Amino acid sequence: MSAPKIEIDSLWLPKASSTLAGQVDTAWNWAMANAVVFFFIVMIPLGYFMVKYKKKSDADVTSTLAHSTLIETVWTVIPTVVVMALFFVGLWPYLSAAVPPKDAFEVQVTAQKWAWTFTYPNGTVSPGKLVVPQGRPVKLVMSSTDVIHSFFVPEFRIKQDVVPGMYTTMWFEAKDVEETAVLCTEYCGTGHSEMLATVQVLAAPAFDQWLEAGDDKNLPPAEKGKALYGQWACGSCHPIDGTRGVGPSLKGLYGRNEELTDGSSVKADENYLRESILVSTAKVVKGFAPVMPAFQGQIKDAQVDALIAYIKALQ
Ligand SMILES: [Cu+2]
Repeated sequence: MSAPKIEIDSLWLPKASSTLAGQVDTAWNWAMANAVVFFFIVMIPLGYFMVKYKKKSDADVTSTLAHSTLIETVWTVIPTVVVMALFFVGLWPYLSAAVPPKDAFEVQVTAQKWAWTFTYPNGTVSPGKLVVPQGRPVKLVMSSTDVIHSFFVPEFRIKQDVVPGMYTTMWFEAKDVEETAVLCTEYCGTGHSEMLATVQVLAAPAFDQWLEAGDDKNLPPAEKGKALYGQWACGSCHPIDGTRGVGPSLKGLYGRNEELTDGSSVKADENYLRESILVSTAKVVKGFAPVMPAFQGQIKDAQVDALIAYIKALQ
């Protein structure tokens, strides 16, 4: 897996690396400060009264409380002012997050069980890795091919549901050249916790270069396939060590005779592997459920070739 490392170096908020993050943190800090202050305002008198008014004998009787306009006004007005203040502290970052700048660079995000794919305006497809320019607003137009997922980049303080049959959008501007993680935060099945991607922030010239060439560093096909296997999180279902996963292991698969659910059998050659990647449920191996998502339309021919080359190398 080329899954990103998520370093937890603080029990407080993670690093704030988008332009929005500072505003979100300010709102969060205000809410937190209020919660802490009011915790003590309530708890200290509560403790004091518990001791002071402890029942000491059977003769102790609770006095009848009369209504007090002063106290009722105070405990209505103060919380109202505090809540209104918090509303406006939160409204500002909410509005900034909701409206993407007009000149934002657009990236299409496709979620599926259990991987993220990023498609760029020039046709570059980047599975499992969102590469973005530093200091330039990026707008994500997101959709899912199966169930509801949720796109979450903790360091950018952005999170948005990704829903089948409609588009949701979100934007951010990355401040630092760095790598950080994308997580899925909507439980979406067995591979949910493995549904990770990397965000790589590049300085503008390096980004333009990447956009032209993609990640294709003239690797041999099997190496490219190995990278794709990691980026698409194929390993969350298909182990490569011969053990059984949600799907069959890919070790020694090429050339093997596979028994299918309909009783027939098939030789795992290039055409079978290609069909199984594109229309995954066409020929399901006996003993496995037809749960693999179809990759037709999401994957380029060259990527299928690379994956097949990788599977062939797993002997
Ligand atoms: Cu998910």
